[in-house]
Amino acid sequence: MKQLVRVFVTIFIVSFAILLFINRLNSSQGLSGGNTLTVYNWGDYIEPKLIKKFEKETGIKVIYQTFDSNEAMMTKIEQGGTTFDVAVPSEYAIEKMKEEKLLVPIDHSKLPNLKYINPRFLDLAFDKKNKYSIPYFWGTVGIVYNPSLLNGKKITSWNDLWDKDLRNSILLADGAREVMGMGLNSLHYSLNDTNEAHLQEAKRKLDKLTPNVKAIVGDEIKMLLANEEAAVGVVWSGDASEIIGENEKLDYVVPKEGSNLWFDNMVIPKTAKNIDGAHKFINFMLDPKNAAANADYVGYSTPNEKALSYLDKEVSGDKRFYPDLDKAEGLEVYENLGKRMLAHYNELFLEFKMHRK
Ligand code: SPD
Repeated sequence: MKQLVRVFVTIFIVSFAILLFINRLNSSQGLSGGNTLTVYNWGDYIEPKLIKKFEKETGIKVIYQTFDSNEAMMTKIEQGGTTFDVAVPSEYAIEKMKEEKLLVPIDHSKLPNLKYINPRFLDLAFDKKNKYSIPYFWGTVGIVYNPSLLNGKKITSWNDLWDKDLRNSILLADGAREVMGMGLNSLHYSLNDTNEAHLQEAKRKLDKLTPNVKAIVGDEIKMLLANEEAAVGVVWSGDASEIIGENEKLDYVVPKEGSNLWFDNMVIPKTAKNIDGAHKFINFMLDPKNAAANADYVGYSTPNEKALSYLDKEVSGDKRFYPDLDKAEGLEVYENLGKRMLAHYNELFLEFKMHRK
């Protein structure tokens, strides 16, 4: 009898351990379902208190994972084996994911808060009628610089970055399209250029920038620039807004040759396990007070018109971060250039990175 009890207890303990292990494995791989929701977002791109608030309001447990580039995010979703319920790609990545049938259509009837989005950010070319994506943040790519480290010099153009006086002074955001785009725009070519001669010319020009590049970095770029460890940074506007919030000596400019206008939207990837929960999360993030708290915390520009009324006027009225898009000239949205061309941009960017070492 004692032996039988021992066998039962052992079976119980082993089964419990296996269940615990599977549960942990699922969480770490973004495998959700039931009462959990896996959100896959850029690093430093949400007010953490909102996750807690969502969990409390809905009883849904959020598993939160981050990525640092559209390319890394797409590769992970394409490979499968994960079930992210909500992800936040940029426009060209959304176009590519749609083409590859990686997205679930969004049910607008479950998003009563969609009415708060400024129509300017809806029905854009990369996702007509917002069939697959809902606005999260938007912005530009530009140069943040510290005049006090540049003898009062102002920066107004991409070509200013090649100035010999900027040796070892520039930090670059770690993005293939951003860095290649800087090379292309400095030569007055389009950010969506696919002409091989132009791409090689842009790469050669970037190689000449190498002596001025101190590092190519991720989210730590904000801390480094705010702490004056470098005089210049090529960044997304939201990061510039946060940096300037920390150190008012710095300024942000969209270079005169032109630059990128980008949109990051929420999507539901095809492998989602909690589609209803995903709609609840998207609607929650569209709530004006939540959207304002999010914008206030991360520093990026919100497309939520009603949320703007909860933000400090100094922030919502700052034309560097809320430019008038109908008047803005020279801004170009990245297009999906196709699998091969996007891979080619990545290769050239990696070669540029190697060239630096
Ligand atoms: N740390 C958050 C970064 C989000 C940047 N998204 C901008 C993408 C532009 N293609």
